[in-house]
Amino acid sequence: MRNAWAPDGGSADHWVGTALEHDDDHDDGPEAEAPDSRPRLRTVFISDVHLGTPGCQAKALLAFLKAHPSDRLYLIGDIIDGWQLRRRWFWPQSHNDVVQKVLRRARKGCKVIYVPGNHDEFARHFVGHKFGGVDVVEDAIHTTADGRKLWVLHGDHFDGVIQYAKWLAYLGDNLYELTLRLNTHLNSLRARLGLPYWSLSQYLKHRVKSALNYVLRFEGAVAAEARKRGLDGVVCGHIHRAEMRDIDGTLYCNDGDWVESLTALVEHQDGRLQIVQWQAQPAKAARPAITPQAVT
Ligand SMILES: [Mn+2]
Repeated sequence: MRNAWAPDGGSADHWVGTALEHDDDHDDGPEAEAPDSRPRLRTVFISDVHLGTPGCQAKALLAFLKAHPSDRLYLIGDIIDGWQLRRRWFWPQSHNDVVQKVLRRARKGCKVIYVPGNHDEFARHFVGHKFGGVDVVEDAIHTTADGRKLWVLHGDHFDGVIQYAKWLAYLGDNLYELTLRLNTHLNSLRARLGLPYWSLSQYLKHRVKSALNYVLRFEGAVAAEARKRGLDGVVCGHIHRAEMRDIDGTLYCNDGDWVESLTALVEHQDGRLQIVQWQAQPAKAARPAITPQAVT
């Protein structure tokens, strides 16, 4: 899965490189207006940023936002993790920079719509208000350039078993292989203690399978509700699993997250929708391959 730009376009490669090198928040003024500048997207959808947690990939998100200017920006929930912040205050400069970047974008004329999620449910008290050019809404209906009506929501209202979401991060991982090895050690220990054989890998496989079933149920339920409302599709987040596919004639889009998979959903000027996976900076070591494989 590549980024939204054409890998063969020479000029596109140039600005991508620039964006990766400078992700500070001060030089996107005149550059953004330059004639050969980055292609402007119609809409960017992001969610599950989890600002306020060590897992938040704020720097990657800053680089992504910079490289993807847009007319509209939807923040679809779990942007700030109020649950974690209540337990332990964690707010580095890069997290501040993300907030500043979003507000700056709004000031420059980007329409910013914030749909709170369950981790930032405190913001649901402010639904109907506008802060620094950011509209806070319960949910929204987005009309694409080609006239499709999409229901935009976080998605937590659809799950009864939120803790399963934690397992999603491990889908597509080499976890299985690791557990097979762990299993050997575990069971030689159990044998020495006189305990019967117990398969850790089977236990985990069952858990992952349950998680996968949960994902499918979630996706199906959200799409069905969008259909019931007479809409063409839905854009949500919450389960940290980017996806874009047709479910019984309804378009289901999930923009993923900025904790592990570093994904967003973008709409091009012609209404074409695409999932973008941000690539780690070349200077850093490659990220471990724990990105959900279903990202297409
Ligand atoms: Mn959520």
